[in-house]
Amino acid sequence: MTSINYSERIPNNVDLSENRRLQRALESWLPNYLSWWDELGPEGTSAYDVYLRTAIDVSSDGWAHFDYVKMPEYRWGIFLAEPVPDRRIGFGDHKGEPVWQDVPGEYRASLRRLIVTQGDTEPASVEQQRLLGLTAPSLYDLRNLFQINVEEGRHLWAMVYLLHAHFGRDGREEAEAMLERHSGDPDRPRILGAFNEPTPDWLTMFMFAFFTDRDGKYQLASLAESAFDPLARTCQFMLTEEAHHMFVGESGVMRIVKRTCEIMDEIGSEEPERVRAAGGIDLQTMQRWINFHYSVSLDLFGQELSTNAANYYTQSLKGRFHESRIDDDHRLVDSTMWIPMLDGEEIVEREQPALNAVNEKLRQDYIDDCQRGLNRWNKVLEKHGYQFRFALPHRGFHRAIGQFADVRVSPEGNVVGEAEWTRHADTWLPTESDRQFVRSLMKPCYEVGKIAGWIAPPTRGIHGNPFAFDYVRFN
Ligand code: BYC
Ligand code: FE
Ligand code: FE
Repeated sequence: MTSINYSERIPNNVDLSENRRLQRALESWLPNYLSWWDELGPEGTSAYDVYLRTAIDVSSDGWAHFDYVKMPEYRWGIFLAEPVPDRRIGFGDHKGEPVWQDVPGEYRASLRRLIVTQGDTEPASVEQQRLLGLTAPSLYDLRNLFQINVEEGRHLWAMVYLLHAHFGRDGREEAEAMLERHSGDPDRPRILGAFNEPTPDWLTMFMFAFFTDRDGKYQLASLAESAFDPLARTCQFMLTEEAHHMFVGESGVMRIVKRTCEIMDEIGSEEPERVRAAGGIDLQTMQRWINFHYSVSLDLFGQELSTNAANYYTQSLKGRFHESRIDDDHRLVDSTMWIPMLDGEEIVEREQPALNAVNEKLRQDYIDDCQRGLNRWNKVLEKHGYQFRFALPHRGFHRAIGQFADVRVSPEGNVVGEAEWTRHADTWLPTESDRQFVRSLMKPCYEVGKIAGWIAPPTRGIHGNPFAFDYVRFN
């Protein structure tokens, strides 16, 4: 059941060949997907041989195979985590009942919406990153970018499979629409805000992989709790791949911090201008990137108080992070949660029904996880003897969704007027000249074992290979 059949055109562990109609439907979606990849996937890369991992098994040991692959020939497939025997619903009104193998009619619209929203982000990120292959700081980084890109493509397959298999004609139409909306398209944008922001440079790429892929981790983990078992199992396996994306983000930023410290050591100065003149990215600029990517990623969790989220929870469609590890009734009928709320010019903690605050609970778990990553970056600064520390801005800072969307909040968490906001905006968020400076550093460095001057090499390579390894062959 769980071994993956690679002799089929679409590798899968869902017995696709047993369902000819579905198989044909997906096979007819495949060429559309490939032309989308060709048009909006990584620019000019179709002939490259890339050292990539491909999933060959869904068990936790040895699930991936590494070899050179041309990306258009990557075996995008459909892989669900192994079924849990007698799995029971863990939360909401249906808690304790057996999980569903089919979509209940009354929840069809909600489930479709969740799956479409999740699916839409995957190709969006590939579109956002399509030009980064022209300027990678090393072959190692180039390969990691492509690994993420093919896996985000596979995540789209994962959602498209669910749409085709369980949502009939509507599902097929939604699958088409996944390739028709495009990141940043003024007429047909991607659904969620962060996925319409450009990713023009590698500092942005690493911050995106740290902050925005991490939203993916939390959303997928909540969907992995779903009573709709095919969705739960799909998301469970996607999480395995997701771990690498966040590793790329966290270690990428860490390596920039390290390199900046080395440069500051060499020049004996922490002055941003001098760090830049020496070819490094100053810490203040990195902090502005953190402020931006953190705030747009916080928006991805939705409103603080959401009846959508309450309904998803009550209907057992979308749970909380690690639902079974939480010690409560998993129905949230009488529970409350303290959440930061806007009260005129003040931000105060208010007790709210926990059911309405499910989005905020997930956002809180995410914030804690982000903070752990920042602590690790700060360790590098500490080790090098610098006082500077990265900090997450207040959750109300620079928000476009939820109650803070209509006010200006400083990184410290004070509601400020428009004038004060304008006075500080250049030190709080990336400016056009910051972006230009970062872009000016983006020069490809594609000699084996070489690396650009603004980032340190990784401590180890991929799959036991050294950093000095031809991870990408251009042909
Ligand atoms: N932008 O009641 P609310 C990933 C809308 S990332 C635009 O709070 P809800 C990845 C909302 O749709 C993970 N609109 O909404 C990462 C609603 O619209 P309606 C992606 C937004 O439903 C990197 C209205 O505002 N997965 O995998 O509770 C690379 C009221 O809001 C936004 C998912 O998101 C926004 N940011 O929460 C590759 C999981 N936020 O009803 C991949 C599936 C809210 O008024 N999605 N709105 O028309 C969901 O669970 C929910 O849709 C959301 C929103 C958590 C996103
Ligand atoms: Fe993904
Ligand atoms: Fe990802």
